[in-house]
Amino acid sequence: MLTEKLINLYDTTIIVKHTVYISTMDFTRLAALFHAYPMPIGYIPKYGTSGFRDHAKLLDAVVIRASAMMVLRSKEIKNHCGIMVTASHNPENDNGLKLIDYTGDMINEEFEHYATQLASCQSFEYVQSTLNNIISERNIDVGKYTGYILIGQDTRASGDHLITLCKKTILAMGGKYISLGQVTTPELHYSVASSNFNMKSVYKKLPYINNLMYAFRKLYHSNSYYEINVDCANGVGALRMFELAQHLYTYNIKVNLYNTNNGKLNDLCGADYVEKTLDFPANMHNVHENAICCSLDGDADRIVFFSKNRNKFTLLNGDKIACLIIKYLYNPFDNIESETSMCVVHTPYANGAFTTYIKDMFPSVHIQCAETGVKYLHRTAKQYDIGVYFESNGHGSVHFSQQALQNKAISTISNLLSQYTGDALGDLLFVLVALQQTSFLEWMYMYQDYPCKQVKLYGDKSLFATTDFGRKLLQPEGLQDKLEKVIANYSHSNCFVRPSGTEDLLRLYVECKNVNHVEMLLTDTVTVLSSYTQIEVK
Ligand code: NG1
Ligand code: ZN
Repeated sequence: MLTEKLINLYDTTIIVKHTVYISTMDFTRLAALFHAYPMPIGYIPKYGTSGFRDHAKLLDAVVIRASAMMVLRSKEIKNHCGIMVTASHNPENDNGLKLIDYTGDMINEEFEHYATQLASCQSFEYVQSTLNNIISERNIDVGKYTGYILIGQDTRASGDHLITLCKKTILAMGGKYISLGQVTTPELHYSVASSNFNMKSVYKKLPYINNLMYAFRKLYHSNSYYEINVDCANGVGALRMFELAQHLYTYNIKVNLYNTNNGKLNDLCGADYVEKTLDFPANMHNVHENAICCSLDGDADRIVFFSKNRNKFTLLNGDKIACLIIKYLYNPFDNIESETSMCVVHTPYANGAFTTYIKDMFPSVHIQCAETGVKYLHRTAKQYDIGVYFESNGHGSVHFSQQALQNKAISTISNLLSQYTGDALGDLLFVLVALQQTSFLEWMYMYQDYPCKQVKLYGDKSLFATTDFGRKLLQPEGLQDKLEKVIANYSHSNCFVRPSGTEDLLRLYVECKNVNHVEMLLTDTVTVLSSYTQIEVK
């Protein structure tokens, strides 16, 4: 791995030698790329919940435009930015782009807007004028700073080609790239943030895994023998898990790795598969009763835990991870600063039993809902001193304010829990830390989810618009009222439908205290929806 990084850095020094410094923006080289890789006819991509994402074959033109924009952002802010080529939990044939700002956070809404605007330009003249508008609107002195982009990719075969286009575009814009090769998404976020603290080296302090282990060493004091079983989704997480497993062995923790690129990416395995199907991933059906198991997703920014309890599959999802973390953080820090605000941020998909548990057990913790998509939760979490945020699907972390970070213990914990986005490996290590206080069985039984079900509906999603974080429909007009009448027939139930931000479908969520009501409410809801548009349930 180290050799690979050195080669990549060497690669960079060659580029440094050949970079042409320009004082005004010359788009000639960009024009050549634009014409060589046209946008597919009729394709109008949008920077969505988690960046650009689609079938890999559609993405060439998107990569060129987004990379050009990121060079401008780096030139503006005079710091490194990042581009991650990944489609996360989606199938192998998809790919995508996650764009990372100089802070290590995802790009802000203004740049999301520019990204979508650039992707919708039909002609090169339009691309050029949009880039020039960004330059003038933001007063960017394009000749003053070169523009450095850290680039990384997951294990998808299509990644190499898209990364090549990234590199060519960055050079065409007069920027430089630093290639990190195959990395997890949170590792790239961390590397971007770290690199900006000390411009002389790529890393501010420790490389990603060493940084995690440094924090873990300070927080983990148990001598008990543990065995954990990790499903790596046949993704990039496997590469880092091999390293992590070696470290954990010295702590008496044996890590058994499954689905480590010996099968198809995210196929019958991975966090999304496990959470949605409530079934064991491939090769893990025979785990022992009450064994600690977890699944990463394709770019290792999500994790869910599971086990076999009374011979049945049992999920410990993002809600449960949030509870375990809150339990660990609640008492010690309540006493330190009485004004320290703590919040748990969730999406509409959080189970009702989870919010009830938080209210009952941790009354001073604020509870906030956010739009689906980890970037929205992250933004809300930043409004508090301690912002615990998790999507039910296992995407999340804890954000700490500058004030909270004054506390030494919190500062150590912040090295484990990504301050930029969800991180499966950091979350896994923190769960091990928290399990020193709460046993695995106690965690499993913390509360019981209310019966629920989520299904995909294939129909015309463009007809649907929502409010209240996706919990209520604004469009089609009148549909929400009709749904509420149906929902009222089932006591203590919750049901909503929202258009997916990442796929061409609608998601229907149904939750009832009475298990028999779930299918009934689901059927009734689909009947109402079908009177507005043709719906196919999957
Ligand atoms: P959409 O497709 O908007 O529901 C899905 C997940 C999100 C998030 C994004 C990005 C569900 C219900 N939705 O969003 O939580 O992870 O993908 O990957 O799981
Ligand atoms: Zn992911």
